[in-house]
Amino acid sequence: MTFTRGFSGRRARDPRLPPGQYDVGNDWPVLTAEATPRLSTDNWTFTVDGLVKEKTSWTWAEIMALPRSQFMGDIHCVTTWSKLGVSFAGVSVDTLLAAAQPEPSASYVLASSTTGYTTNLPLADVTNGQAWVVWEYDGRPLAREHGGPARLLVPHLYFWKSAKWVSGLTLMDHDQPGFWEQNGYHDRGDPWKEQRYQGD
Ligand SMILES: Nc1nc2c(c(=O)[nH]1)N[C@H]1C(S)=C(S)[C@@H](COP(=O)(O)O)O[C@H]1N2
Ligand SMILES: [Mo]
Repeated sequence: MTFTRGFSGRRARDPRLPPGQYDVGNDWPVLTAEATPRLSTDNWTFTVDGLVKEKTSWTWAEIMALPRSQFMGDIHCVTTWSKLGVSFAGVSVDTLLAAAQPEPSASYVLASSTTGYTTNLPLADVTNGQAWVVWEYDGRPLAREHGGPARLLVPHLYFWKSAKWVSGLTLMDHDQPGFWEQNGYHDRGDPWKEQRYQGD
């Protein structure tokens, strides 16, 4: 038996894949801890409150009228799947925070969903073009099972931080663990550092 060094059948690992992750290709797994809600955009609101100068809420029409912002890149679930080269559109969290004006003491956020799901994030992880409220995937309305009408998108952290059916962000001066974080998952969840569980 012979084999050739250098040009083997083994493909190089895609450099976009963080350690311990695999590429799901065209699939998009649904991971939901609660029942999928059926939300109408007629009475939908999104609120930024907590340590802000101007508690601010947007209706669906109001948030859609904000400057549109797009993300193109990769998402990584802690269960080890990654989806590469996805595109989402919505509004940058920076735009929402500019209206609400965080107090200097604000250093964390708790994102909430209409379902009661929560997840915590350092404020520094949702500012400077790193986080969005999105309602479009690949140019189409975001499907209900993926968080439609709108979800949070924080693609540089594990995907559990991207709360589906997001209803608001509460700014706080301390880190308050959310749903998965209370159940042993990491408070920050950087996939490049494999911050999967508390203590990683
Ligand atoms: N409201 C809510 N948001 C959620 C979840 C959830 O169970 N409920 N699961 C999280 C997890 S663990 C992941 S991996 C992604 C899954 O999003 P998807 O179902 O669109 O793939 O949503 C995150 N946001
Ligand atoms: Mo996940």
